[in-house]
Amino acid sequence: SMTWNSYYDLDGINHWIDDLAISYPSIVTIIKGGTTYEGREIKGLKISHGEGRRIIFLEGGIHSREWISPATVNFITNELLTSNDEETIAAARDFDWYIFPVTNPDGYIWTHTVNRMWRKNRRPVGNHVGIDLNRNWNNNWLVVGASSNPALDTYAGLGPFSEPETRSLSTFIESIGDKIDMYLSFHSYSQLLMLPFGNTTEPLANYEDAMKIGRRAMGALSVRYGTRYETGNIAEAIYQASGGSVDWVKERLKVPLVYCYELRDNGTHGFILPEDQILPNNLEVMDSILELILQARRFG
Ligand code: 0X9
Ligand code: ZN
Repeated sequence: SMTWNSYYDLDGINHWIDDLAISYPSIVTIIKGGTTYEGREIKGLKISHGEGRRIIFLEGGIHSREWISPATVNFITNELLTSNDEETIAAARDFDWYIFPVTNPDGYIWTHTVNRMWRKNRRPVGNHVGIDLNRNWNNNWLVVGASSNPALDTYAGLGPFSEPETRSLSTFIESIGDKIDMYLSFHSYSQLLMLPFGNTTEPLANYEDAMKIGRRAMGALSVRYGTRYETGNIAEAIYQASGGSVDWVKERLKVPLVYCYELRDNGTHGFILPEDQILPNNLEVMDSILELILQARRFG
């Protein structure tokens, strides 16, 4: 089983997923979200206690240097499978969970082997390498906060869904799109809970409810250690940026609740979050996930 005092590399995470499928054969199914530029599998798992449930979707590691993101997604997964807490058991039982801890596997390996600060995928373009997979989705592609310069970290790619990772993953998401109740994307850092959209501060259809639910979830997050998260629309909470996954999921699939976490910290360590913060981060985020579900049930 996984421990929470160190970060796992891609092999470590993938083997752990394989072990879960062996340990929980009637509940866990391995799923393939797509394929990377270098030909790797975007490996995930589905947790299901039966037919006909609505879906909660977890997307981790689209930016490879944000190591706390896969660690958080893995912890949530582990809780759903092993916790004795009643609320957690209900959350696991009442939804189908589609979980992808590492949606940018090529980049993740690169951060473990060559460059800890790598963000993009690993496709070469001219003399440069890498497309920002959170600028490559087919929603307001290259409109704002994204670059057409392959030398930059926010390079949006050759066109919308030009990358195998976003193209295959979006096809997978679309295939289950009408059943998704909640989609959560995990990034770091800044301690924010963001709502679509990234290109405009104009409120989305259920803005008021989504804000209320988000704020309550961040209230729950703060109880354990006093960690403060701000809640708001992407464009006002962080900066304008288009072509991100959550915008496409919200606009194209009309998923009721779509949030993007920017996890710990506030910049002291930034992307290199010390390993002794993995567990406290995971515990407080899990508190917020349970509150999100509670509120989502209430707002129906
Ligand atoms: O710039 C990003 O992609 C995210 N911040 S990060 O520091 N993790 O890179 C913010 C994503 C906001 N979401 C969308 N623009 N959809
Ligand atoms: Zn990110």
